[in-house]
Amino acid sequence: MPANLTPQYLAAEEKYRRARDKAEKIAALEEMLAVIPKHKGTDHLQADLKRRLSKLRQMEEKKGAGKSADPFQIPKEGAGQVVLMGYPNTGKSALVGALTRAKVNVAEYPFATPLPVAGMMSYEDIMIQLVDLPPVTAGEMPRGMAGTLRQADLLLIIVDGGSDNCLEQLTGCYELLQERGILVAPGEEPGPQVKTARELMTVITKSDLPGAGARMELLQELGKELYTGDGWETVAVSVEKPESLEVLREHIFRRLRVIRVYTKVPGKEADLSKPFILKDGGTVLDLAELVHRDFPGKLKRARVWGSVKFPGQPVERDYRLADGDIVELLV
Ligand SMILES: Nc1nc2c(ncn2[C@@H]2O[C@H](COP(=O)(O)OP(=O)(O)OP(=O)(O)O)[C@@H](O)[C@H]2O)c(=O)[nH]1
Ligand SMILES: [Mg+2]
Repeated sequence: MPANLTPQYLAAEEKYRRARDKAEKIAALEEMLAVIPKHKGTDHLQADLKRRLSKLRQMEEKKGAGKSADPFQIPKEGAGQVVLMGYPNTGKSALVGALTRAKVNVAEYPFATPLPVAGMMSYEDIMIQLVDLPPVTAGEMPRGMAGTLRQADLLLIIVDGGSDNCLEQLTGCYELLQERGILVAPGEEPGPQVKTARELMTVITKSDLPGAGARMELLQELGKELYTGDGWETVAVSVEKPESLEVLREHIFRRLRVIRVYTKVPGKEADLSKPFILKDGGTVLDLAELVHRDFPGKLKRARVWGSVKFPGQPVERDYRLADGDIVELLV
C-alpha cells in the first residue's frame, strides 16, 4: 500500500533532516508523527518514527537536566519572533500575559521580569511567538539581550502611556538600539532603519489611564523625528480593552510581513488546517523549498487559487504568492 505522504508530513521530515540538535530532531519527529496519514500503508513508518523518537528522548534524559543554556537565546517558533523592549514597569509582561498563555510576572514594582519569557500568540490560523524581556534603562540593557533584539523578526518598543516619562522612554530605547548597532543613527545612513532586526513598531501601553491620549500624540511627533525609515507606526493598547489587543495582534501580523499559503494535493481538497509561512513576496519555488528540499528540482507545474484571475490557474515557478493562496504543486 502506498504511503501517500502529504506536503505537511514532507515539510516536517525536512525539518528533521535540517535539525541542528537533538531537541530540534525530537520536535520534528513529534510533528511527523502528528501529521503522518494514519493508515496501513504508513504502519512501518510510524513504528520507525516512534522508535527513533524514544531513542532520542532517552539520550536527552541521559544528558541530564540542569545544563545551563543562555536564557537570552530563544529558539524561534511559529510564524515569527516578536520581542518586547522597554523601560521598567511599562507593561511588557502584562501585554505578553494578555496575548499568550505564557507564565509572566506582572507587578507594580519595577524589574519584575529577571529573564526572558516566551509565549505563543494566536492570530487567525497561525501562531506568533512573543518574547517578554527584562527591562532596559538609560544606556543599560541586561547582558546578552542585544543578541535577542538583533535576531528578532519584529521589535516592539513598549512605552508607558500612563507615565510622564514616556518621551524619555522612547528616546532612551532608540539610543540604546543605536549604540548597539541594532538601529542606524540619524545622519549615519539615509535614515535610521532597522539594520538587523527586520521590523520595528512602537506600542503605547495603558491607554485606559488618564492623559494617555495626549501622550500618544506627543509620542507620534517624537517618533517621526527619531525614525525616518519606512513605515513609522504606533499602536495604543490597554490590557483592560480587549478590542485594542485585537488591533495589536493584527498590526503584529502585518508588520511581520509574512504570508500564509495552503497546499493542495491534486484531486483532493486543500489542506486548510495549517498554512506554510513565507516571507512577503515569496514565490511558488520558495513554497516548494519549504515543503521538501527535493521538490524544487522536481516541480513541473503549479496551480493557484486565490490571487489569480481564475481558480486553479496555472502559474510559473517565479509566481509571487499572496496571503491566503492555495497552491497545487505538481511533480
Ligand atoms: N491601567 C493599566 N495598568 C497596566 C496595564 N498594563 C500593565 N499595567 C500595570 O503596570 C504595572 C507594570 O506591569 P508589568 O507588565 O509588570 O510591566 P513590565 O514592563 O513587565 O515591568 P518590568 O518587568 O519590571 O520591566 C503593573 O502594575 C500592571 O498591572 C494597562 O493596560 N492598564
Ligand atoms: Mg515584566
